[in-house]
Amino acid sequence: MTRTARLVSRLVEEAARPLGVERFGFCPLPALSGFLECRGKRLLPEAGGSAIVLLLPYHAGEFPGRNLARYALCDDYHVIAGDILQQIIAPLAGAFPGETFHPFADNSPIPEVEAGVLAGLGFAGRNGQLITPWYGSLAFVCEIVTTLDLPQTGPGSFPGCGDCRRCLDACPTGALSEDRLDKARCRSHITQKKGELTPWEREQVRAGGMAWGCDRCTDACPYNRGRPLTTIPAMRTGLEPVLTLENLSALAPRKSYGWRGEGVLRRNLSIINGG
Ligand code: B12
Ligand code: SF4
Ligand code: SF4
Repeated sequence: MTRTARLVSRLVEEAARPLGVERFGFCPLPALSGFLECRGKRLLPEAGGSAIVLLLPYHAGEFPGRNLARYALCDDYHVIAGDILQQIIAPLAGAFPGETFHPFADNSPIPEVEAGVLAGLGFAGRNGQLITPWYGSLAFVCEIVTTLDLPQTGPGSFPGCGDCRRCLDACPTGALSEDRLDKARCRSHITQKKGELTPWEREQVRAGGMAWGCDRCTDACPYNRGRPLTTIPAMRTGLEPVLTLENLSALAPRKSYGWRGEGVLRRNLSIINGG
């Protein structure tokens, strides 16, 4: 590791650990196969640069009867992660005044599963997610994109999926196949769709019983069994496992699903309730 990389590593570790963030790695941007088309793309360095890829574990416990995806139970993770990333950036910006550091939490042009693999944080599972040795896939992938050129810290050596196909078998719509996800068939995507749903899509929401998201391929994965609760205090508090027509207006402004608008959530709830 270069001196710069060692210093970055130390500063990130010192800032991240007290916040409950314990795992990170480096992925040079030119190593990625491409970037996602989104507004954040213009914030990437013109050439070179790196992503400091961080894992934010979100497993907050078991909640029988929940109708929201696991990742959506705590308060808006974009806000929680944004705050954590800013606190990690502060010492980096102080140590490297000529360089830029930009936080990305989900609304990111970085293909985060690939970045996590290249940073050595896990492998790409057949369920399309980054499976890590510490949290399974129950961790958000976030990054700090910098103009600094940092050495790639992966891929690591992981056992991978092997012969397992549990997520494919558990997917109720056939959205997952051997090498891709058919977004149009994914219930997680359907619960986010605006406007009128087709009869088939409505049936998926009804049968899934979820007001937001789908965890079937996540929960089927043996790597997600018996995972410890999140080390991030803000992801263990304010948990709301059940969305109803009554609590929707109070919850939407502080939850990650609120960005989609109350109409989509109301529609999903009314389908689940037999409407
Ligand atoms: C768009 C999006 C979705 C869409 C479409 C997903 C898709 N794969 O096409 C929808 C709404 C369906 C979705 C659903 C979910 N998502 Co999503 N999603 C994203 C987002 C914003 C972009 C993904 C993308 O388009 N990648 C780029 C394209 C080119 O890649 P791709 O062709 O899909 O292939 C990539 C991966 O799929 C993966 N991969 C590698 N090998 C294989 C093999 C197979 C069989 C598959 C399916 C994929 C796969 O590596 C590829 C390169 O990155 C990312 C955040 C980000 N910026 O990356 C989060 C992200 C992938 N999602 C996340 C989560 C948590 C979910 C859900 C579990 C949420 C839920 N409970 O409802 C589900 C899981 C569905 C699933 N099985 O993938 C997390 C995953 C965390 C992790 N540990 O990996 C991410 C990383 C967000 C984050 N910041 O943490 N998502
Ligand atoms: S989130 Fe649900 S519908 Fe989408 S791929 Fe996973 S199991 Fe299938
Ligand atoms: S359920 Fe099995 S095949 Fe699917 S991601 Fe987990 S280990 Fe891989």
